[in-house]
Amino acid sequence: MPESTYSGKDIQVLEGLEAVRKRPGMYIGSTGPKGLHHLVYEIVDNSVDEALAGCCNSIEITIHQDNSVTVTDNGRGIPVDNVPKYRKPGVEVALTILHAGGKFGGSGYKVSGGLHGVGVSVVNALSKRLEVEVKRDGKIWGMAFERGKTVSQLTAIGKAKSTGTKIRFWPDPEIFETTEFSWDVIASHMRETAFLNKNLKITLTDERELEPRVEEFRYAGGIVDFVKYLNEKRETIHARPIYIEAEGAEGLVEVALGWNTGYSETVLAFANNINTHEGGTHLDGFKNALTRTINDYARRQGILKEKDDNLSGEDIREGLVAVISVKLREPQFEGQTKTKLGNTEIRSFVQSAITTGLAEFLEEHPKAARAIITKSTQAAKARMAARKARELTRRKGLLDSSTLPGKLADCSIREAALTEIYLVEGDSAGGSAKQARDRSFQAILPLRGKILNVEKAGITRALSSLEIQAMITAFGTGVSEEFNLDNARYHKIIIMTDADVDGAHIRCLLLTFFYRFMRPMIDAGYVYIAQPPLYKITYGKKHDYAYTDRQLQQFLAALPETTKYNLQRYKGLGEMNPEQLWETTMDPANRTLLQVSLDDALAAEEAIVDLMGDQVEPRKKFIQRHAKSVRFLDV
Ligand code: 0RA
Repeated sequence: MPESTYSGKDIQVLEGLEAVRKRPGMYIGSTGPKGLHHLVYEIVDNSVDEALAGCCNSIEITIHQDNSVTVTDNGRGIPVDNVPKYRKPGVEVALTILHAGGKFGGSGYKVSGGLHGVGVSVVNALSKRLEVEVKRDGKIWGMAFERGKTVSQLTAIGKAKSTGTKIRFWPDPEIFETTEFSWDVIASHMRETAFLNKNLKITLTDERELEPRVEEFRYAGGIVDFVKYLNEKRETIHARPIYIEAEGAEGLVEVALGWNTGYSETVLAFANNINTHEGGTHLDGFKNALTRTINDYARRQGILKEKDDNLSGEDIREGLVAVISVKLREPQFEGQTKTKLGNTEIRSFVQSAITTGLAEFLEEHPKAARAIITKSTQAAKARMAARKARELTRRKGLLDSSTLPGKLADCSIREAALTEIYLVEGDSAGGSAKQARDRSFQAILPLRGKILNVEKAGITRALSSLEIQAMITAFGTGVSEEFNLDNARYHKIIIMTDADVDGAHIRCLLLTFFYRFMRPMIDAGYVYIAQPPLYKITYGKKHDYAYTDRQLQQFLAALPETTKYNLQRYKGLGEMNPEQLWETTMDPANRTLLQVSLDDALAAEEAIVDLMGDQVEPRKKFIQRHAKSVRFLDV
């Protein structure tokens, strides 16, 4: 467009996307790996909306060699005719105007909320280049942008028989800390999306590999397949997942559930395909219905006697894997991370759908019903025993933070928001850390050897482990049902282990413990992993540290050829003196911490079960697959 025809509106538009480039975090959460991957989800969400509208059944995602990504769908195509208000084609409006969201009015269920639904224009703003091709009205239309600005106007570039949208974008290295996409992160998100949208075919291709890697996700069973998948590596107690579905004025609810012989509870709740980590009304309705219906049935069958107490919700949910998916026209997302569903009308809607569906299932499958109730009564007994164990330990003062563990070197500041605790592997590294720390705000808790694998042991055994008792008392939060985040004595829990296999194992054991017994701590973002360096490079009077092999290569390559250097490889924290440990790993001014997040429920669940579960084969496979990048989950 010639400059002379720029109107006031155009300038406003540019300012809109400029705001995104100035404060990307406000729109995509961060400019780290998480924010980068968010760009892909944002585009895909728009394609999924087409699927939800019944107009699309295939989405293809390709990661190219130059770390650009193409998302192609066979939806209706973004409209190409002019939008009167802006006097520009719909495609251009969708890609250059903030919150146009690509949707100009319309109805139906849409993926939106949380960080999602910010609109494809945000992706455009944060890409150094973006190309779009629309097949619509018998033609192929093309257009291109650079850093959010139109660089080539919409033109017809060919003929088309079908419809659809293809968007390729190059994330802007001026914005992102890294532009390297992760296969695992995208694949696991796409698998989840495919489970939630029955029969939608999502194909992921990675062209960065020598042989392009291709995986197709398509599940005819939808969330029933999701539950089967989550239970795949576990022993189930009834043959097929239970499936319940209902649609009304309130919206649409679908639930699939099944029990396994394990002790943990995996209930995933989604609203309009968004993982509602913080729960909400749909989850409440589900839990209420489940508890009441099972108790009613058990009483009617005489399995629970008059005098017996009701089975508690937690007992009933032991070993439960469930996926709840609701779709509503106007979802309200609340909570700290905007992942809590607030719509009140959906609570009773879900509750009555589950009550009816589950009662029917129990009547029709008496054997399965009995197995489920037996499992719950056993859980109730175990819980009583655990409570006794806890009371006993508490009476001895072992879980009470008024008697802090002897090994803890506490900090002097009492303001939890300002303090941090390092969980350090081994007494000798613990000693160095104690000398290295700033004792005003850094506490040190040395842990001896391997801590108990809580995925295999129940809570009773976990509570009798001294290392676990020490952590619980030091944190001050209590554990499992008694857990209270408000009582946390530190707002940073930092896991500091050696950069070797044993260290990785201990880290996994600790994360498993947090995941199963102190999940709100992870949700609140209190759990971190320290990053000790792998190498020290000394040259002349200077020295530097490298935290990865790649960094070391880059570093050495950058040294002038004639420079002599000395390379030290750290095998453990113990090889560093306190000054080095402070400088590289503990000093807030220099260190990097990885924050542990469970953004991707599926990846987290999978990693935990693979690494910590009963079966050996998945563990071997996981470790082989992740041998070079054991960074765990989505940290
Ligand atoms: C606006 C309106 C319509 C569809 C879209 C945007 C749309 C956006 C994206 C982004 C990626 N793929 C997409 N596919 C469609 C509705 C079009 C109609 O009513 O025909």
